Amino acid sequence: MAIEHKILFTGTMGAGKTSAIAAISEVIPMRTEARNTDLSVGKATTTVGLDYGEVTLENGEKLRLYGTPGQKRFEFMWSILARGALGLIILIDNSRPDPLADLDIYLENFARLIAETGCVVAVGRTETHPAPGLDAFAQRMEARGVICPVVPANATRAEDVLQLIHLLLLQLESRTGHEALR
Ligand SMILES: Nc1nc2c(ncn2[C@@H]2O[C@H](COP(=O)(O)OP(=O)(O)O)[C@@H](O)[C@H]2O)c(=O)[nH]1
Ligand SMILES: [Mg+2]
Repeated sequence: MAIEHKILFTGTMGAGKTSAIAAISEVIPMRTEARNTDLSVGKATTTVGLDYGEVTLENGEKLRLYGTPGQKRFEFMWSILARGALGLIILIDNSRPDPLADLDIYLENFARLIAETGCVVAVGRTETHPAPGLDAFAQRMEARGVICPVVPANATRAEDVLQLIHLLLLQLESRTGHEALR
C-alpha cells in the first residue's frame, strides 16, 4: 500500500487555504463553503468546515491536504485536524492589519504539532504589502523558540504551493533523518 501522509494548511480567512489546496489537488477538492456572515471580511463565501485535497509526490507518496477552518469560532477543530499530521503550513495574508499577531495565533494553537513535526510560514500578497518583511516573521518565531522557513508565496500558484510542501518535507527529513518519510 502506498504511504500516505497528512499535511495541514492554516491561516486567517482569505489567506489562501482553499486556493492552495485547489491549486495542486489531483482530486476535485472538497470544500465546505457557506455564506459569510462576518461582515468585516469582504468575501461572499468562506470555509466553515474544512478543505480537502490530495497530491502524489514523485516518489509515489500520497499527501492528504487539509485546510483548517479560518474563523475563530471553529478553533476547536484545529486540534482534531492536527492529529497525526506530518506538518503545518501557515499562510499569512500580509494585507491584514497585524500579520505578526496572526502568526502568533497559529504558533500558539499549533505549538505541539510544530514542536513534534515542522512548519513552513508562507507570506502572501507581499507584492502589494511588503511589510512586515520576512525577517520580522523569522524574529517573531525565534522569540518563541520556533525555527521554520519563512518564504513569500502566492497560494493561488501551484508551483508556489508545491515549493511550500517541499520545504516542509525537507525540514522533516533533516529533523528525523528521513524517518518521517519512510
Ligand atoms: N494575491 C494573492 N491572492 C491570494 C493569495 N492567496 C489567496 N488569494 C486570493 O484571496 C482570495 C481568498 O482565498 P481563499 O483561498 O478563499 O482563502 P481561505 O479563506 O484561506 O480559504 C481568493 O480570491 C484568492 O484568489 C495570495 O497568496 N496572493
Ligand atoms: Mg477557504
